[in-house]
Amino acid sequence: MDGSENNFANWKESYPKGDGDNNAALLCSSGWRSEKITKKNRFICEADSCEGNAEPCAQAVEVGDKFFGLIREKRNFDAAEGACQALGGHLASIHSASEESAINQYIKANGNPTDVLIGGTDSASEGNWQWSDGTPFDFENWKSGEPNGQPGDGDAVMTVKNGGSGKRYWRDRSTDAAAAFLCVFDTCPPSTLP
Ligand SMILES: [Ca+2]
Ligand SMILES: [Ca+2]
Repeated sequence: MDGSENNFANWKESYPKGDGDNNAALLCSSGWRSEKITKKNRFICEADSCEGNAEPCAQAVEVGDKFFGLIREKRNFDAAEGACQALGGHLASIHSASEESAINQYIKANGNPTDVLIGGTDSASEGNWQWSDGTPFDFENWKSGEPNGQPGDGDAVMTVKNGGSGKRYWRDRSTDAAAAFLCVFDTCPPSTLP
């Protein structure tokens, strides 16, 4: 600190965050953001951007203005949604190909489980897909022939790694089927399970 009076502020929208122990101001190209002081960023007073000089969220990946965290312990749909909510989020919703591409890179770098539950469900009304986080169902990436209403109730969406190509597509599966799952958060979650 240079001791000068702080009489100027340029906080990025939604910052500073008063929760927890965010007590450092990081100067980013888009405006200031508050972060927990860590070994990585405690000596950074100024920088041209936030990229490359801080790792504000080790347990999830930041895509756009959201954070996605993979949990590889297998849960069925309801238990997975409950686990995400316990961390302050929901099962993930996906809204664009570019968002899904970034998410898939993150999944690939974290064990790349074949099946990953996300928050799509048509349990309320067959064929009327909704996201458990309440956002609009405005993007889809179904594998050819899906959704087909099976196996089981066919009411839960999993993104499934496709054999040889390694690409991921969506399939409807039983809400009773347990799989690794992806949560979405507005802010960096306190933790995710390995
Ligand atoms: Ca269904
Ligand atoms: Ca299916």
